[in-house]
Amino acid sequence: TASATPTHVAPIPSVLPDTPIHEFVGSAGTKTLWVVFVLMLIASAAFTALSWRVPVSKRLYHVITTLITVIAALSYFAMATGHGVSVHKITIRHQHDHVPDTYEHVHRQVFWARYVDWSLTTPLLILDLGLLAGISGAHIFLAIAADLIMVLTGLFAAFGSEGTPQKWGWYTIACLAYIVVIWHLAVNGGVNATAKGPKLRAFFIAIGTYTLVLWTAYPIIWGFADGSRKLGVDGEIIAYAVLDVLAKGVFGAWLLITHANLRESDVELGGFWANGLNRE
Ligand code: RET
Repeated sequence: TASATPTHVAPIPSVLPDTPIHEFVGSAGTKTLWVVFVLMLIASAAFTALSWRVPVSKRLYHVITTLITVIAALSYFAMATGHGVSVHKITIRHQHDHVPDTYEHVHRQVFWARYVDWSLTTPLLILDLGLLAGISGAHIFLAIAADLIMVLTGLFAAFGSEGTPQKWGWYTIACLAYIVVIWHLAVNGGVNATAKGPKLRAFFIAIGTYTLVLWTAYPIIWGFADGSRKLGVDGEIIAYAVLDVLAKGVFGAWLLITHANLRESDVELGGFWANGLNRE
């Protein structure tokens, strides 16, 4: 019949065992996802409450920062409920000296909702920092463009076939894009924040350095979780959870509280937010 296996074909050495290894989220991971979901909701409510003390024309940072935690809450809800996740088939090759190589299948959950979250929240975080330093629209736009390339090529890398040069190619492109982001924020941010006075400059350097350290940890975790697969699914969830709470929640609280204490003129928001699009 048509479905009969031809007998003259030698068995393919890469035939894999019927019982693939599953790397799925465990109870620690699920609990962590729910905890961060709740924390992001609380942060969103707190940031909204903080904005009530500020006139609407000065609420731009509040709106941006609240949006960041709202998006994070949605993404964590998606991950905790098991949506926003897909199963990625990984083939691991074991090389041996005198016998043919053996292969092993691993089915591992990849949380793509993270990349949706990052593609929306990291531009908003850049907007927060860019507006704070008074960076020009052109440089903020370029930083956001590079940031989107970083997140999307990171997504391609996460789903790329294991052990291929392309996978690490995407990762390399993402890292280069990340350097462009830092370049725009650090160089232009530094120059512009200095022009806005010593108090704002000191704050921008502090929150900028804090951001730089946290953001740089993301590609490192990615390298262990999605790259070399040394970090398991729960470990990955917990590591990103800590970073997300610091980079979104603590970052936002620090920004909004300092904003309230800075001299009015340092954080003045002219332009479209206060005046309308056609009245610069
Ligand atoms: C990836 C992998 C590819 C290489 C690089 C990455 C960088 C990710 C970053 C994420 C930041 C996320 C934040 C989230 C919410 O607060 C995509 C992991 C460079 C910098 C700040």
